[in-house]
Amino acid sequence: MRASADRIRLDIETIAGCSASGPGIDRLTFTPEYWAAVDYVAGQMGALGYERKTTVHGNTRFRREGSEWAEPAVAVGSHLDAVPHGGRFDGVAGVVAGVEIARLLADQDDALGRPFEVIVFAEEEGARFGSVLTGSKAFAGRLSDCELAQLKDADGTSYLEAFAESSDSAATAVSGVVGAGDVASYFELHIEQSVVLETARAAIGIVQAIVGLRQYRVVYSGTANHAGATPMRLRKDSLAAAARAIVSVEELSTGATVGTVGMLVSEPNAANVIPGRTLFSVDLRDTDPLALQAVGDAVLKRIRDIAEERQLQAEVKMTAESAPVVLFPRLRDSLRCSAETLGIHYLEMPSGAAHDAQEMAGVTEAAMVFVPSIGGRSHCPEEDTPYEAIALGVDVLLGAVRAAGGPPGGGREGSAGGCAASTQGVQ
Ligand code: HGY
Ligand code: MN
Ligand code: MN
Repeated sequence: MRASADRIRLDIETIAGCSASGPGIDRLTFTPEYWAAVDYVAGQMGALGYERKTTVHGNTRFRREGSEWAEPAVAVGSHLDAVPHGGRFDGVAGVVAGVEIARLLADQDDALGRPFEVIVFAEEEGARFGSVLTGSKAFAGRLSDCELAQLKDADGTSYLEAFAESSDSAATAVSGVVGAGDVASYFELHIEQSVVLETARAAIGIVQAIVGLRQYRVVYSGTANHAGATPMRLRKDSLAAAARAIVSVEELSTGATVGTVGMLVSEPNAANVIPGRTLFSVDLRDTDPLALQAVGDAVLKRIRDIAEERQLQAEVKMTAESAPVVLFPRLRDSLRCSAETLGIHYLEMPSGAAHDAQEMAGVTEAAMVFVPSIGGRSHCPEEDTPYEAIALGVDVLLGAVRAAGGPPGGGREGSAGGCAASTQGVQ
């Protein structure tokens, strides 16, 4: 039984309809369009006999009715929130992969030995509350309710307030922190979001490691003044200072480290006023934690030196930090075995994007499958991936899920699907 590209297309295109303005997809966490997308997934899962549970941190979990929720499950998950004017596939492909696997398991009476679970993590993009991987961090016990309450959106509404105000399931939410035993293994299918698979003409990527990341918000405070009447030597121009800092982020991002300034807000943003206050973001990534640390330190030093040279105030706040992770060899073995059994050409590769899997790797064995991004584009309306490629990714994932789930009734690792996770331990 193979995954259906047509069912996957219908799922993704229906969820794409759950969007605010556009162009592209606008679906911020806990907005009506966000819950409409979750409700669509709940409808599909409900039809297969899956029960929906919402956690106190706003994540959504699906397990078959009658499942013992304390029993360690094999989980497939990702996210449904999007960056502003984002694409149809980022996160959605992974949630839909979970739905399609639930369909395929339902069609085969040899369900897994372990419960199967689909998880929708909230606020993976950080586009509303400013911190990436928020839901999965909370799920893995790395964010406290107090920290969540301090995450605010542009209107000053906190993450927990927005959740409580937007969802009547908040009142009946269940514990949000996964116990070490709740989830026995976690898999995530995701679009690659670059050109590696397309260039290598590989159908599938098996992810070896996910980059670590550090995100900051920097505010330079200078002196707002008249753009015409103020001599250059008397200025404290916060935007001119930020310009130099932004160039230094690019110059200091050397080797494999990548640095991005994606957000810039200059106040009062008027042509004839010297900007008194400028806010900008800094996003640094590397799979090597030492390199990430070294570049981070150099960038922060430069940001502070520029402020001192120009007699400005600099306020620097870290808004997200996730360590790089190596994904679990046992599960990667199963994915390799599954792809080889199906005769699917795969590539083993790192991930330059952050994913919920890296937070789940902190509490359970985790692994990822990539499917190609056409032209390598993502985080934009042009984001595109063939539905047939996603179906192939689901086929590979199913083999590893069945191996991790064990034989019916057995509840143990092992032979189902022929791709038993290899016996060697985690290297
Ligand atoms: O930032 C990321 O890598 C992810 O898209 N949240
Ligand atoms: Mn994503
Ligand atoms: Mn993304």
